[in-house]
Amino acid sequence: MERAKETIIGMAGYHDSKVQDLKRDTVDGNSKRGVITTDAGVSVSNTDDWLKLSTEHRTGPMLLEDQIAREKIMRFDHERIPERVVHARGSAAFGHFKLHESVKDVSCAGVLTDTSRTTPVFVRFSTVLGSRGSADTVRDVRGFAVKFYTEEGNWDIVGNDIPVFFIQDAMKFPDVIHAGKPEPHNEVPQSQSAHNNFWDFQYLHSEATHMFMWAMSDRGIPRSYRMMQGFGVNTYRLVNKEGASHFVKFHFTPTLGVHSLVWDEALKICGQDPDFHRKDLWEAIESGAFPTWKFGIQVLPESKQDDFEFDILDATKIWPEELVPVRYIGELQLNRNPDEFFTQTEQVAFCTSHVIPGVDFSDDPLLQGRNFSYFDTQLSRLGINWQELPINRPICPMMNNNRDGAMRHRITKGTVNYWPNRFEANPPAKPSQGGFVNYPEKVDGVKQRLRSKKFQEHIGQAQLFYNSLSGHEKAHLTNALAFELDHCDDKTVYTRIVDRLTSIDLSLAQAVATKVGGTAAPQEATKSNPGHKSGYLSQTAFDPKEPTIATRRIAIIVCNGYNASAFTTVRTTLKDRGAFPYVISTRRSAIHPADAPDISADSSSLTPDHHFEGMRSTLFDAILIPDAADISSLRNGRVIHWIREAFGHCKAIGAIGEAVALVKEACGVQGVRLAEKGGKEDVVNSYGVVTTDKLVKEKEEKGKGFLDVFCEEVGKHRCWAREMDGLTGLV
Ligand code: HDE
Repeated sequence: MERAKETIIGMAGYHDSKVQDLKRDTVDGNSKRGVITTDAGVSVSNTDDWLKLSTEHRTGPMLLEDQIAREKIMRFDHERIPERVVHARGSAAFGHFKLHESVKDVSCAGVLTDTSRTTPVFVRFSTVLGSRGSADTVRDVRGFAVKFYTEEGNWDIVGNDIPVFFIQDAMKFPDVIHAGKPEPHNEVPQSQSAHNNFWDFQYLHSEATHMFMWAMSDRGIPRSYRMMQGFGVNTYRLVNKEGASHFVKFHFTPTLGVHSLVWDEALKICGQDPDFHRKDLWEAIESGAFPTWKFGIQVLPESKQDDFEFDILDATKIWPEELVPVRYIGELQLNRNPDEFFTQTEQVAFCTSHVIPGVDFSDDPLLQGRNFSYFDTQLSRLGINWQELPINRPICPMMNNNRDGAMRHRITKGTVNYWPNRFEANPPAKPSQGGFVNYPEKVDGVKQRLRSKKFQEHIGQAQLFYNSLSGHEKAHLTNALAFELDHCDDKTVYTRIVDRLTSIDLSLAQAVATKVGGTAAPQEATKSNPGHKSGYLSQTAFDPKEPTIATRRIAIIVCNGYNASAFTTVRTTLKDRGAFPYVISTRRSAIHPADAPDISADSSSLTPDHHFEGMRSTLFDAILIPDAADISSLRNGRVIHWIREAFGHCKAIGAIGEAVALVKEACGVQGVRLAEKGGKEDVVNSYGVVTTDKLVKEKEEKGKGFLDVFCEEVGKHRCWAREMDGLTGLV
C-alpha cells in the first residue's frame, strides 16, 4: 500500500521519472561556478605541478607527501573496470515505451496493459565479439538490450538483431564464445568470425547452422542501429490476472525499415570511421530525428506447445510469422543521449532475470542459463552493489534486507534488517498488492542431461531462411561465406563447412566451394531443399510503405563556380524532407558560386562541411552533384573514385547539367543511360543514377521533378539491380 502511494508521488510528470531520478546524482562538469577540489572537497590551487624540491634554476625530486598529486594519479590508475566478456563494444540512449493496445487477455503487467503510461527506457546496442575499442561495422550479431523502468520495477529484454541463437543449451555458451573470440595463442583476429576456430565450432554444432546463415546474411552488417530489428530470442511466458499462462516472443521492428551496408563498404568504414554506428545514433537523436520501433509479441497458449515440427523452447528456431503472427502493440522511441558514457552506457547492467509481475520464464534451456549468467557477470564487472548505481536502480521504491557489501552507498535507517520482525516493517506484498508470484508450472521429468527430441533437427529453418531471401541477399550471403572461409587456412574447417552447406542448398554450396575449395557434391545424406519460404525473413519485407529519405546522409558535391540556385534548391529540398545533407568540396575554406566569383565577396560564399580527403563516399547514403561552371576542377582521381565507389556500393547518384559528364566519366558503364544535353527526357533514371540537363523549377515545385526521382531512389536504400546485373563488379 505504502509503495503504491510513493509510486504515485514519484510519477509526477511520469515520462521524466528516470530523468528526475538521475538528477539526484548528476552534476555539471562544464559549470564555471565552482572551483576544482580534491575528492574530499578541499579547494586546490594547482593541479599541474607535483610538489617538489626545486629552485628557479633546478628541478629537484618530487615529494611523496603531495596527496593532491597522488590522489589524481591513483584515481587515474584505477579508472578501468573489466569490459563485458561479450558485447563489450556498445552505445546507448534513453527514450520511452508507449503501449497502444492493452494485452490484458495474456498479461497483467502494467507496462503491457495500461495504455495511459509512458515508460522510460534505456537501450544499449552492441557488437558481440570485439573489445571495447573495436570498430562498429564488423560482421557480427548486434545486441539490442532494453531496460524498461516500469512502475513495478525494472524489466529487461536482453535481445539481439537476429531472432535465433547459435546454441540450444546455456552450458555451451563459453565454448561458442571462446571459439568466436580471438584465438588463444596470439589473440588474433579482433572482432571477426572469419577464422578457423569460429567455423570449426559451427561445423561441430549443427544446431548453429540456422544462426550462422543469419550472421552471414546482410543482418550481420547493419547500416545503422536505427535500422535493425530487435528480438528477445528466448521464449518467455506471459501470465494474466486469472493466472493463465501463454508463451511469448518479443519483437522490435524499426519504422525506418531494415537496412544494411554492403560488405566492401563495411570493411572500409572499420578504418575510415570506427565509430560509425555510435555517431549515427548520437547524431540522429541530437538532431531530433528520434529512432522508433514498433513493439510486437508472438503469443501461444500453453495448449499449443506441441503443435509444431520444432520445439517452441528451442532458441535456434523462429516461430514463423505465418504460423504465429506478430501482434504489434506499442512503440519504442529513443530521444535522449546519455550525459556520460561511463556511468551510463558502460555501467548499465542488464539481466534476463529482471522480469515483473505478468512476465515470467519458460523452460527454454538457453534462457534458464542466461538467468544465472547475467547477474553473476555483474558481480565481477561492477561489484555486489551494482543495482544501486544510478543507471541501474528502479524508479519505483526499492526496499529489502540485502545489506552491506563493497561500495554500499544507500543508508538504511532502522533497527531491523530481517523478516519477519516485531515491527512488521517492510512485509512481503500480497499478490493482490502486486507481489511477484512465480507461475505454478507443473513439471514432470527425469533428472538427466538431455534435450528433447525436437531439438535434434537443425537444417529445416536454415533452408527456410535462405529460400526466403531476395536475389541480392542470397548473393551477399554467398559472398560472405566465401570471404569468411577464405580466412580459414585449415582445410578440415572449410571443407566441412562446404559439406554442411550442401545439406542446406546445393547451389549455394557449389558457389562457395568454387571460391574457397572443398567439394559440394550431392551426397546420399544431402537433404533436398524443399523450397519452403516465409514472407517475413527478407529485410525487404520491412521496407516502409512510404519510402523516406529521413536521416539519410547525402553528400552534395560542389566546387567554385557552382550554380547557386540549383544548389540552394537541392539543399533546401533534401533538408525539408528530413535528410542530413553535407557539402563536400576540394577544400573546407569558402567556395563561390558562378555569379559571384570574387573571392573577397564573403556574403555569397559557401563553407563546405568537409573536403574529399577528410571523408569518403562510404560515409554517405547518396551523392548529388549540382551544376557548376568549373566542373573540371573536380576531374581528379580522388573525386572520380568517390563517385565510382558510391556507384559500386549501389547508392543513389544524382547529377545536374555539367555534372552529368563527371558522373559519366566515373561510372559511365555500359547499360547505364544518362541525360543528354538538350535531350528529350527531363530526367533520366537508370539503375539509380538520376541525371538531368537542368533543374526545371516548376517541376521541382509541383513535385514531379529530378529531386523527386532522386529522393525515391535514396528512399529505396540501394539500387540492388545494379549489382545483380553485373554493373558494379562487386558481385
Ligand atoms: Fe548474452 N551475455 N548470453 N546473449 N548478451 C552478456 O552479460 C550469456 C545471449 C546479450 O548491453 C553478458 O552484462 C549467456 C542471447 C546482450 O550490457 C553475459 C548466454 C542473447 C548483451 C552473457 C547468452 C544475448 C549480453 C556479458 C547463453 C540474445 C549485452 C555482459 C545462454 C537474446 C548487454 C553482461 C549489454 C551480454 C551471457 C546468450 C544478448 C556474460 C550465458 C541468446 C544484448 O552475462
